[in-house]
Amino acid sequence: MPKALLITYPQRSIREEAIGLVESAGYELAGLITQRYLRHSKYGLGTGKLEELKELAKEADVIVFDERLKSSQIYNLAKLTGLEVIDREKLILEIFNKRAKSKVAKLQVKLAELKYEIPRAKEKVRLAKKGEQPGFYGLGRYEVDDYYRAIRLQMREISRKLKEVRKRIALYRLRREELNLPVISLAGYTSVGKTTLFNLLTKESRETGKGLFTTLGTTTRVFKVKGFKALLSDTVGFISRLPTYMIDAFRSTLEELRYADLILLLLDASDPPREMARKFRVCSRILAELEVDPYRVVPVLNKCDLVGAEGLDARARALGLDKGECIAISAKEGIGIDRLEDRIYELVINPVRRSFRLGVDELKRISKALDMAEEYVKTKISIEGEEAMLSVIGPSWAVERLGKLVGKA
Ligand SMILES: Nc1nc2c(ncn2[C@@H]2O[C@H](COP(=O)(O)OP(=O)(O)OP(=O)(O)O)[C@@H](O)[C@H]2O)c(=O)[nH]1
Ligand SMILES: [Mg+2]
Repeated sequence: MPKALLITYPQRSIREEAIGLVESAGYELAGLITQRYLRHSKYGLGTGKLEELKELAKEADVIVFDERLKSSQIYNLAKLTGLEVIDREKLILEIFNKRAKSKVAKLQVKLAELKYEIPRAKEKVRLAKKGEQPGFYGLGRYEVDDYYRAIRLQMREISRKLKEVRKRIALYRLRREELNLPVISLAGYTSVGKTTLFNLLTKESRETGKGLFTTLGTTTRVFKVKGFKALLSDTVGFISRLPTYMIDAFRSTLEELRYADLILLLLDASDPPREMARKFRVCSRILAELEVDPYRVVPVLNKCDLVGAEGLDARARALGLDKGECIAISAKEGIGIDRLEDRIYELVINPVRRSFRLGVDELKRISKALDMAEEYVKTKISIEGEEAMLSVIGPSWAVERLGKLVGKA
């Protein structure tokens, strides 16, 4: 495993997240430098830390810088240490690249990479022409404008392909809407346990993991909420300081969220209350960027097996929620799932009960349609002589439709 020297901020949560990213990208942490301000113009890092940097760099293969860097800063750091320099965005891209499996995910990652590259392209070629620097190998043979143009061309090509995919996804969504099944989406910070919950509810076995960004695509499956069918959708996790162009690149994947009837926003109960509230704000901001209606978003505290009852109260307070309002679950241990299903049922399925009196011959006439309706509603039939009583419970739209069929709506 290549060794990384990490430069990040001193706050524990930021530092730990950065270490998580470094490890998820496949590096071993070889050293750590922290500083409160990382936007100094020449090296990002302040000059007071440069000696320490040079010393620690001897033990490392790459430098990971937990901020956005300009090409000139990358160049300066590389020149000083002789190592390749990776900034926060590039690091996230490396993880995405490793994890992307589906064709769409690969295209999205490629587009994000090009979007990362484009504002840096001209400067990079210029610097490469000055002399070979780690990270800029091979660029020296390009003319400045050629390289820029080549990237633009590739971007256009990939955008075109993604547009086609989006069209296909939209068609698929339309078909699902015809089915009229409500869509429930899982959202939240990366590694909060979305896929673990998805697997539990749908009995699937998608990959879960300790690392960040295990999931890079969207999967939707039918599942049952207290006997009623609905669709559950699992998708890419969020992270703080995620630039808009990366959200944009994943738009066709994340767009699902906009069409969801309900979004379960998972939070990690094992985070300290303030940290959890911060992540809640990060997620809410990203959801707002995706134009998701806030009233469709319901916070859910996952990993409640890792904290006591008092701890859960403190976390509910940190979110400004009443104890009763807060849904706490453990997707791993299967705790609190009944209550979660109750809430989904209440909020989305919204069942109504109706009874219809009809003749037995009529009942025969609609028997096939009734069989089909069983997908959405629960029915009970009691027959007395020539008369039948059909009792239905289900989502209002489905019951209404059945009422029309029976001719009693
Ligand atoms: N203790 C505990 N661990 C959990 C719980 N739910 C998930 N985990 C663990 O948290 C880690 C991340 O879980 P995932 O389901 O992969 O998380 P995710 O939100 O899908 O993450 P990404 O796809 O990377 O965004 C795994 O190691 C899970 O085993 C829980 O309720 N309790
Ligand atoms: Mg996942």
